[in-house]
Amino acid sequence: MTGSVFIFALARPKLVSMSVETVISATAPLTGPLTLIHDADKAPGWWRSAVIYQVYPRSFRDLNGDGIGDIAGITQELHQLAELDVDAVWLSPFYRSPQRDAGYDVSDYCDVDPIFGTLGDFDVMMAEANRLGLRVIVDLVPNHCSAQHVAFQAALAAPAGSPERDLFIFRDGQGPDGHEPPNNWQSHFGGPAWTRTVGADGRPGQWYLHLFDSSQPDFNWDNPAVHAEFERVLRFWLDRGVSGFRVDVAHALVKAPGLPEWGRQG
Ligand SMILES: [Ca+2]
Repeated sequence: MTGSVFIFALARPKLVSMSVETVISATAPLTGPLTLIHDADKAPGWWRSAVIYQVYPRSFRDLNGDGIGDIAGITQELHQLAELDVDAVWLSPFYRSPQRDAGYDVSDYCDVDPIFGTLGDFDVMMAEANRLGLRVIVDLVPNHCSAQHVAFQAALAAPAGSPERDLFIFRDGQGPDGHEPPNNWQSHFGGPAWTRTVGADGRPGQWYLHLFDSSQPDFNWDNPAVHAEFERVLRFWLDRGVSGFRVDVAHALVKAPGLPEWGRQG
C-alpha cells in the first residue's frame, strides 16, 4: 500500500449479488433512491475536522486468543477509542484474502476473512460503533485484487481479447514468441510489473500487469464494468453502515494510454 485518498458517501442503496457474469456485464450505472445513513452525515465535510484512528485488525486485539487480531476484539475495545474522543475508526483491510500482502490482495471484497471473523462480527462491531457515536471507515483496494479473485481466475481461463480478460490488463509480449514483457514497467515489489500466463495446454500465453506483487493483478479502470463492480462494493459496505472509504493506490488507477515505456519519450 502507498498513498491514500479518503472518500465519503451518503448513499445507502440496495445490494446486488456477485458473480463473474455480473462483474462483466454490469456496465449500466446503478440507479435508485439514495438514503442518508445517519443524521450526522448531513453536516458537509465532517471528516475535515475529524480525528480518525487507524486500526490494523491483525494486531489490534486478539479476542479469541488464536494469535491474530479479530473483528470481535475491535468491538471489545471501541469504547476505549470513544473515551479518547475519536470521531471515526479506519479499518485496514479485513476482507477475504490469501494474505500475500497483508490483506491488500483481496479475493472477495464483500466478505470478512475467516482469520478475522465473519460478516456477522462486522455487523456487531458496527452496532457498537453506532452506540458509541463512532463512525467507521473501511479500506477500499481498487487498483488490484488477488489472483485468487473469481474474476481473475475467469480471466485466466478465458481467451485473449475476451470480456473476462478486459477486466484486467492483459497484453501480448514483445520479441520472438512474445517472451519479453509488453513494456519495461517495474513492480513496486521488485522485478517486472508483468507476469506471463501459462495456458491449460502448458504453453505460454499473454502477460498481465501487476504494479505490486505478481499475485495482485491490476484492474482495467478503462472498462466500465470495473467501475460498476466497485460501485457495487461501495454500496455493499454503505449498506452495512460505514461512513466512508480510504482508497488504496488511488494515484495509479489510471494508466498512461498505450502503456508507454517508462523513461522514454514518444
Ligand atoms: Ca483472533
